[in-house]
Amino acid sequence: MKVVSLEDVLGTEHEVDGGNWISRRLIMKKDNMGYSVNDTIIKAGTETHIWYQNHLESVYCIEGEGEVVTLSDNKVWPIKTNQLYALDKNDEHLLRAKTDMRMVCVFNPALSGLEVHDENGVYPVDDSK
Ligand code: 9YT
Repeated sequence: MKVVSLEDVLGTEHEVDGGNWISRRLIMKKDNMGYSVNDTIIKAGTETHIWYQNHLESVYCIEGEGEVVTLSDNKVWPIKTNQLYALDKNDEHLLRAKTDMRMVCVFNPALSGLEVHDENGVYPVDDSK
């Protein structure tokens, strides 16, 4: 059993600044849960290109408003507080934040906790034990 507070992560290497977003990594690979959990703020007015080719992600919006555009079909998915989107096909997408958006992000497989996107919006596979 463990309890993690957001305050435990703030100001550490597990509070990761991705430019358009700040991700606070609460549960990581080292915790051996098989997934990771982040509390992420997406900054108002930003558009981020993301393509998690190596991960599935569920994103639960607990505050704010924006939209996701899936690039395979150019479909626009409005997202507001209390809505979750699941990238169940490793969907390449744009994330646009109208206001600051606070998101609870669950990744499978787990992130090591230090990742930032590469130039294609991808996180690498973490092969380390
Ligand atoms: C919602 C989203 O994918 N934002 C980018 C950051 C990522 N979720 C993370 O590392 O928390």
